[in-house]
Amino acid sequence: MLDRVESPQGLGEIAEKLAAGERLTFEDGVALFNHPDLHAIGRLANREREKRHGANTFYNYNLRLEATNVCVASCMFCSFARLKPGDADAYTMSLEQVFNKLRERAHQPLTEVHVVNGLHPDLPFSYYTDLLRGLRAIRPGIHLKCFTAVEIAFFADLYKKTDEQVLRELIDAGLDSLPGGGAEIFAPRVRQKIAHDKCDADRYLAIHRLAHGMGMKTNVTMLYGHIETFEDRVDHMLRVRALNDETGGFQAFIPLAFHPDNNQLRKLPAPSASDTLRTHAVARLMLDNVSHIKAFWIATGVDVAQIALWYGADDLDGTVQEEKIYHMAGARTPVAMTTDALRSLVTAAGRTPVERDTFYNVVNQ
Ligand code: V47
Repeated sequence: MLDRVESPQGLGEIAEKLAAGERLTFEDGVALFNHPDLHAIGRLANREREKRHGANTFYNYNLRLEATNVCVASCMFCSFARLKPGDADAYTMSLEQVFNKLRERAHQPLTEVHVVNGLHPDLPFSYYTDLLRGLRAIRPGIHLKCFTAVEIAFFADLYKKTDEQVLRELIDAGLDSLPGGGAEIFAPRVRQKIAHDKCDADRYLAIHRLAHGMGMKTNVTMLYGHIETFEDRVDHMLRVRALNDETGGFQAFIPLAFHPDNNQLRKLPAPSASDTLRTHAVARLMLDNVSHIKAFWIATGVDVAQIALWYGADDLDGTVQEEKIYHMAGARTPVAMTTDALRSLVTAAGRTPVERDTFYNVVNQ
């Protein structure tokens, strides 16, 4: 019998296109999701990963901060948000509390702070600019990756500014890049069901386009494993690819596995490990113009993240340390990992750990 890895049935045409450096189509992407041989798809994705990065696996020394979980949006998948300031478990940190989170880590060689917040209706815009200025004053060299495109759109509407003005004022206050959160699924049928009251796909992408035009690099995510179809996932990837053809500003794509606890979609099962591996692999194969595919270990689970390093992923995110969004949705991963633990898990997976900064410059080698 033929070795299915060497001669993956039905994948011959796709394998040939990849070998010739040709782009995969929407139909190819859907076929990859439907093909029974997960390992064959992983093998193809691994070739693309190794062409770009060899065995290198990137991680960073970062700190996640979520300054408030008060949020006017009612996304069905979210377990973190609280609608009103007085609701049980609703919190909004004072700026001093946020700054203390960074001051407490003075001994850590952090290179990045990643801030994601709820859409709080009552804070002044100065809360965010002062937040950036304060973090910058405490650690002048640190990279500030803060506020999703959804937050930028919300600020523009609430404070009556253009998206560009919001970005300009945040950049002037110290913003270095945008994280990829808020992308969810771009297809309107799904987005309207799971996230009907936040910015739509066109505006999300328009804000990233603007940010790229202003010289910023950004990331982009995809929330999978809920009510979307394989076609929706491929459509999502192709919208990312199309924008990156224009701008080249996306540096990492991050598939985020849906976590069902404590939210309105809690009756759905979490995506399986094989779905997670396949989704990272298909992303690597479809997104020929995005350098990095990140297996966010908090979302995939540590064990699956290790295997994903052979299924197209070359990055794990980082130490993280204060994660709430996944842990309130039932994640059983730790909330933090030391750089030693990250290095060991990469080495144990047979890959080479490389500490990076947010722009993938090598740190400490
Ligand atoms: O936008 C919320 C997702 C995102 C759930 O840019 C959920 O480097 C699963 O975007 N189950 C925030 N996912 C996190 C994020 C991120 C993470 C790591 C790295 C980067 C980066 C960005 O978390 C949200 C949403 O898509 N999310 N609730 C849930 N129940």
